[in-house]
Amino acid sequence: MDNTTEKTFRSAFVALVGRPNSGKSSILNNILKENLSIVTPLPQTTRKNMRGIYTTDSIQIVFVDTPGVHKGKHSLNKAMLTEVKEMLDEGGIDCVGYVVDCSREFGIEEEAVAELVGKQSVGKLIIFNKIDITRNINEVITSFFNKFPTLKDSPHLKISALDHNSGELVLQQLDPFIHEGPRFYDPDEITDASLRFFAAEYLRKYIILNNREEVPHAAFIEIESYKETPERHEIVATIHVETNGQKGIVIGKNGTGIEKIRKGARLEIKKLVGCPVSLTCHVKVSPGWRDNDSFLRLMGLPVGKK
Ligand SMILES: Nc1nc2c(ncn2[C@@H]2O[C@H](COP(=O)(O)OP(=O)(O)OP(=O)(O)O)[C@@H](O)[C@H]2O)c(=O)[nH]1
Ligand SMILES: [Mg+2]
Repeated sequence: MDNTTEKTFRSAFVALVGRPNSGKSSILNNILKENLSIVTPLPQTTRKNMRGIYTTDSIQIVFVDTPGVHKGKHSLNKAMLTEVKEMLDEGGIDCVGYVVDCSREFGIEEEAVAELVGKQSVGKLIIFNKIDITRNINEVITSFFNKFPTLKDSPHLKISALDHNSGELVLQQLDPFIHEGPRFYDPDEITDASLRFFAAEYLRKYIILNNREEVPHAAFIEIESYKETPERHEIVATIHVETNGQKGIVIGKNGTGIEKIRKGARLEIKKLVGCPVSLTCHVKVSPGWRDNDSFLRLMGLPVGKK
């Protein structure tokens, strides 16, 4: 890179924050044009902050996809909320992209997000999402700003994250928040998360897609081993669930359930790593893991903090 380019290079850290299911991960994937972060119809799909990196010749934006802001009874839910709050408190963020699901009522959950975002001293971009399934979107936006007047002065846009152009629209609106700065990551890096992380996430995605609500929330994936050679990646994973009943559901009749999950995840991991993958899955009952700090630590979540 010559000096002229270096001088004018611009970068920013942008956190995508919002209620569970508002479309944060969908927006990130749309910007990166990759199915990086797992997206499912289940609220609380994202459990941990994950960086997604967008780079061109002249700019780099490091996005942080975050767990949906919600209150839940388990230590897991509390740790997920702390994960979001700590990231904002640490102060490295230049802009919060507040993702609002316009298709649902703005209840107490939205109030909590608006309060959290409102008190940030950094730039904010309000991303009104799901306009494809929202009636009277302009009225919805007006009612949002009436309810949360402190956010009135922030720029906003309305999108449907299902629309392929929506990533481009978000990028355009973020431009004023990107200032002269270094390139933090190599241009070909799209994340700093590990392959182990993605192996676990893709397994969880297929558990969510193939099972009903109780099971996905009670599932945790531990990668027992990840052996990487240039020809092949060999992964052994344990799926922890909380009850024997859930174990039976995940395994399914004659193992058909677990095989579906294994196959779906294996294909996605293979796509990501670009070489053959073998994936072995065990299912184990670990009662109460959602309130067990050792499990939360294993997930890399903050524990023992308010
Ligand atoms: N109709 C419609 N569905 C959307 C839109 N954006 C996201 N979705 C769907 O909403 C669901 C949740 O999307 P995600 O991107 O996983 O939402 P999230 O905010 O990351 O959710 P959590 O990780 O649970 O906090 C998925 O089924 C998406 O396909 C949209 O603009 N329109
Ligand atoms: Mg998500």
